[in-house]
This record gives sequence, C-alpha cells and structure tokens, in this order.
Amino acid sequence: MCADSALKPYFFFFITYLKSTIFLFLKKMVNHTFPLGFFSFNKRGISELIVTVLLIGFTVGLAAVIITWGSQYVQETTETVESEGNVRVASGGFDIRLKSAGIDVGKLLVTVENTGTVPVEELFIRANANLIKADLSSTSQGELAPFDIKTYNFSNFVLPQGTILEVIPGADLDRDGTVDFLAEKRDEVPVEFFSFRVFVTSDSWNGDLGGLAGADTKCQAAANNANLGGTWKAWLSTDTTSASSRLYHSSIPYKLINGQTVSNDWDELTTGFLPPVYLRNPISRTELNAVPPEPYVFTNTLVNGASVGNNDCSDWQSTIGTPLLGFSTDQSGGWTNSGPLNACGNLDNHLYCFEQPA
Ligand SMILES: [Ca+2]
Ligand SMILES: [Ca+2]
Repeated sequence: MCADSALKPYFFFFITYLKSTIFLFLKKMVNHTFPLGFFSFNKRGISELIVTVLLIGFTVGLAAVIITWGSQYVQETTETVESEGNVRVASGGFDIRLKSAGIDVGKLLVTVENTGTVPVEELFIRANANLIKADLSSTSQGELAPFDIKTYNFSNFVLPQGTILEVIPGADLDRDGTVDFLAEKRDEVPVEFFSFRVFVTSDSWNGDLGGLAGADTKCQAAANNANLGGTWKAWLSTDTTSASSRLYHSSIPYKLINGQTVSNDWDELTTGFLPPVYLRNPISRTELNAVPPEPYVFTNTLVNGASVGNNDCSDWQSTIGTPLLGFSTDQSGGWTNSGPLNACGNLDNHLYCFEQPA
C-alpha cells in the first residue's frame, strides 16, 4: 500500500482550509484596515490579525495531528499486510512434532504427533544421505489425523545412533491432487537405539580366530554380509580379558534378528531372567535369521561376563587345546558356559555377536 495516496485526502483538506483561512484574513484586512494597509495600528485590525494568526496556527497544528495519525494508520496497515504475506495461507493449521526416532532390530521407528488441524498424508524422512517419502495412507497405521500420535516403522533404514532425523509433513494443502511438503513445518530429533541386536554366526571356525580382534572382525563381517549395519563384537574372553570388559553394558533390550528379546538389559543378561533360566529366548538365530547347523559357540566366558580361565585356544590363536563352549540352543547358564568341550582344532564352532553403540 502506498502512503502518499492514502494521505492525499488529508492534504487536500488541509490546503483547502488554509486557502479559505488566508482568503478570510485578506478580506478582513481590506474591510477594516484599508487604506492603512497591512501594517495598520487600528485596534480592531490588530485584534482581527491576532485572531486570524491564531486560527492559522490552530489549522497548521490540526493538520500536523491529522498527518501524523494518518501516516501511523497507513504504517500499521502495511505491517499487517506484510506479516500475512509471510505466512502461506495454505499452511494454516499444518504442523507436526517428531516425538522420537529409534532403531529397533533394523527397523526405524518414528513417532510423530500431528499438532496442526490438517491430516498429514505423507512424511518426508531425511537423515544424512538417506531420504524416504512415506505414504502414510498405505501403512497399517494410516494417515495422521490432527491430535493423533502414531509410531510408523520403516524397514532397513540403518542409521548410527545420534544421527539427526528430520521429518517434513505432507498433505495436499491446495487440493490440486499432489501432496505438498512444507520444509518450515519440519521437526527433528537424534536417532536412538531402542534395542541392540544379538546373533550366533552362520559360519564356524577352529580356535585360531586371530585373537579377540579377529573374532570381532568375523562378527562385523557376518553383520555386513547380512546388511545389518551397526558395530559388532564377539561375546568372547581370553584368560586375561573378559567379555564383560570388552562389551557395552546396555540399558535397553538385546534382541534377536527375528525381533525376539534375549534380555531386557545387561544386568538381566548377566544375572539371569528367572534363574536358572538366564535368557528369555536362546541366541539360536544367525545374522540371516536362520538356525545354525550345530550349537557350538566359542566363549570361555561365565554367565556374568567374566573369563572362565585358560580354555581359550591360546588366546584364540591356536588349534591346540580344548575350548570352553556355550550352546546356542540353551536358555540356562549353558548358553555361554557348557564347559570345556570339542577341540580347538574342530571347525564347527561359532561365535555370539553383540551389537555395540557406534
Ligand atoms: Ca497440492
Ligand atoms: Ca590364554
């Protein structure tokens, strides 16, 4: 809006009033002081002069007040229009809150709340180079109505813990048949782990694993081959280094690749679920979610994570000796400590692999 055009009526009013006032003044001067002229000392002429000057002063003052008020009014009107112009009218009531985002057994779980008044039909989910566009109406949960909070899960969305996940809501706001995404309505949270995964390897080896580091490498390779993502270490001890000292002590559940819970946390894992039942489910699933061909697993580790002793095939670098094994079919303490069995030279021993924070 242009301030000049809005002020025109006030100026017109002011000029007209000023003109008629001057005309009145001149007329009175002529009537009462002529022929003495403008600078007459005629008493009546002076009082007329004073009155007229006061009238002009009052007129100028009134005009100033009107102009000031007029320009303020125009300014306020302009600001209102501008602020409305910054907000896309179509986005009114369109808002979303990302409550949490976490990885649970290879699934990304995204909990979102619709804090607006428009149903959210689609979500743009972005993290690092990963980007997916999720059509919510095609999920079992359906689209997200106003005030609803729902958790949507997306498979194979492997992200390290702490990755910033960004969600942008989508809906056909202008009703032209295509979904609109408004980046300014986005929300973001860091990705958490809701569980750590555990598996028994599908491959098996003799006792010459390349030490503890070699065993960890085998776990990582198995996970990588199965596209599990994440960081992995073996549940394995030498006589001097315990599994407990090598592994992360989780406060969230350990789960199998099929989603079954092994233990609710490290404490439950190492003290037992309901002793003598230690594990809620045996670690009998491989990285490929299959049952291994035999149950033998190198551990040399007690249920509490401590080293058993020297049944470690010379720190897992030899085919000579007798290893201490666990049984992958076992839910009792035998899962990790079934005693010295088999031989370091046998090739049918597997490893337990535990996911670690990145
Ligand atoms: Ca649209
Ligand atoms: Ca040793």
